[in-house]
Amino acid sequence: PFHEIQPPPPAASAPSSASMPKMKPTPSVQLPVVSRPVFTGKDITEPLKGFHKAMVKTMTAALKIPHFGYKDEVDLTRLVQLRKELKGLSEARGVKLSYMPFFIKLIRLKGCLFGLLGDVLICLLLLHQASHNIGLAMDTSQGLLVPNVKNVQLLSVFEIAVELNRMQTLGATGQLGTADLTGGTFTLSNIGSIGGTYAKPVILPPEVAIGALGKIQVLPRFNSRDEVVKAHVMNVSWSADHRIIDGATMARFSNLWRDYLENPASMVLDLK
Ligand code: CAO
Repeated sequence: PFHEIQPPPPAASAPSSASMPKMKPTPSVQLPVVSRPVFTGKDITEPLKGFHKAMVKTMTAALKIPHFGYKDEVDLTRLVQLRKELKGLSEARGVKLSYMPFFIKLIRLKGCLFGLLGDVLICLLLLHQASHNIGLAMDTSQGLLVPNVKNVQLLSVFEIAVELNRMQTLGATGQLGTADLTGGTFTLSNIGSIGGTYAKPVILPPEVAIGALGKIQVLPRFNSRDEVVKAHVMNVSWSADHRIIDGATMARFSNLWRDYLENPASMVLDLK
C-alpha cells in the first residue's frame, strides 16, 4: 500500500497566476508504508547483592570525604627497559612480572614518609598502622574488588609479583576471600591496563589516599639535550583526603615516587 502525497495548495498571499511565470505541476510523491515494530521488552528491578551491594555502601561513604586531586606525568622509559630484562627471569621462576610490583614497592618506599600509606581515619582518630597493606583495584569475574598485598615493607618486588599472581588467579575464579579483601591501607588502581590516561579515583574509606595509573603510551618528549625522543609515558592521578593530606604533601610524595620510577636504578640504593 502507498499513501499518495499531494503537492501543497498555493499560499493565500501568493501573487496571481497571471503575473507568475508558467511552472510545471509538481508530481505526487509516493512513500512506502513501513509497519512499526512492536516493543515487548519489560523493565526489571534487581536487588543488589554481595560485592555490588557493599560497593554502594562504601562508595556512598567515600563521597563524604573531601577529595583533593593531583595529577602528573611519569616517564617510564627506563622502567620499561628494566622490566623487559627482569620479565624472563621472573617467568623462569614461574611468576608473571608486570609493572604493578614496582609501582607498589616504590609507593611503600617513600609514601610512608608522608603519612599516606599506613594512616587510616576513623571518626576523629588518625590511626598510624605499622603494616603497609597496599590494595589494588582488580577487575574480577565478580566485578571490582580491592584485595591488598600485606606488609609490603617486608617484600621484594619479586615477592609482590608472587602475591599479585596469586590474587589475580583467585580473582579470575571468584575465590578472593575476606583475608585478602580487608585491612588495606592505601590503594592503587591500574585502570591503564584496560585503557585511558587520567582518572578521578575515589578513596576507599577509612584510607586517606588512592592513585590511579593511566595507560603507558609511547609519545615524543624532549631529552636533556633538547632532542625529541621516543618516551614511554604514564599519567598518574592521585586523590587524597584533604582533611589529612594537603596538596603540598601530595605533590612532594608524587615527585619522589616519579623520580624513582624514572630512574629505577636509584631504588636499588634504598630497597630493603
Ligand atoms: N599501560 C600499559 N600496559 C599495561 C598497563 C598500563 N598501565 N598495566 C598493565 N599493562 C600490561 C602489563 O604489563 C601486561 O603486559 P605483558 O603481557 O607484556 O606482560 C598486560 O598489560 C597485562 O597486565 P595485567 O593486567 O595482567 O597485570 P597488572 O599487574 O598490570 O594489573 C590488575 C593487574 C589487577 C591491576 C589489572 O589486571 C586490573 O584488574 N586492572 C583494572 C583495575 C580497575 O578496574 N580499576 C578501576 C577501579 S575504579 O572502578
